[in-house]
Amino acid sequence: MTQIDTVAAPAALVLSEAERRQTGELADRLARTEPARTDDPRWLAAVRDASAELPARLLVELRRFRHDAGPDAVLLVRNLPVAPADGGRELPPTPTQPGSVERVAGTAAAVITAAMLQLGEVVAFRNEKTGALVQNVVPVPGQEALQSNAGSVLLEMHNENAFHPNRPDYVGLFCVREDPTGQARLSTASVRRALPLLSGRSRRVLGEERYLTEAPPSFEGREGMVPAHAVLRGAAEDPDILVDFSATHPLDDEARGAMAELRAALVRVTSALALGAGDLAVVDNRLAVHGRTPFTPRYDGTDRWLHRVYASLDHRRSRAVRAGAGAVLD
Ligand SMILES: O=C(O)CCC(=O)C(=O)O
Ligand SMILES: [Fe+2]
Repeated sequence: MTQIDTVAAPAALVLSEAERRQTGELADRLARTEPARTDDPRWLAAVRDASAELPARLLVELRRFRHDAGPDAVLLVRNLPVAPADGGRELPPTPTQPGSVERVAGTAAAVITAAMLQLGEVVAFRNEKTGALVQNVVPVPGQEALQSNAGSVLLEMHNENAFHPNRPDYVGLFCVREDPTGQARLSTASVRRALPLLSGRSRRVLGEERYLTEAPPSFEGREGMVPAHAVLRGAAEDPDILVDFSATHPLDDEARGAMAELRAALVRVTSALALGAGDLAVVDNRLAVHGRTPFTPRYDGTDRWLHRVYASLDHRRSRAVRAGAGAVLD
């Protein structure tokens, strides 16, 4: 997907200065709430309660998005705070180590966790980034060519953890430091926009169980694939999408052709967003795929830095694989 044709960017909610301040006060309070560790259930409970105090306009947008993610299946919220309001603690340099996660609850971690907790239950996977609820999306030296968020070559469009039966319903990506080169863009494309571009025959083939999907490289110790699955699922007129263009394998030539047609259609409806600090993009992982354009990391502490948090709509459904009713899925 080297050619990105941008369609109009998804609608964005831009917080006013007063709303930004309100969110910042909430986040700073949470950053001081013991034990202030993102993976501690007590902290998560405090954020869950506090999330009801987010600005009313944001709560309305999140609630609407949960009801129906719209034609783009992406919610963009801008002008959120990423650092304490008093300026007391500067943002540290962008991490460069592999598997980087955010264990200490800072302002930005509190903001994205609170927003995602208004969409669903925050979850992580034990085999991915050590099960951390707030993960860092940063370029890692030596991993440039990987099809993971540590890479910097083009990251192919994918549903998040497409292979996994408990894949998240929402992926939140919160920019805490923008790419200084301006090259990196979060690409998103919804099946709602792509569907009308597909032939009837490809729609039918994509709706059949003629595809296999592997685990992504970020998953450790995860062998095998899910059983053969359809790429377009559910209502024929408004299907969900399940595909990872670097991990989904068609089982026959016709299935391959239909997948190529789908990819071309998705490219035509792709939005490429250059996230700035304070921009939160929430992707509905049933209706949209996402990826990232290539960029050139510097590894000097100034690189692009996102926090990533997953949310799931039905916590009960995964209870059997959440030991102790925690947030981490086995
Ligand atoms: O870097 C990005 O914009 C997206 C990376 C990605 O796909 C992810 O972190 O899930
Ligand atoms: Fe992703």
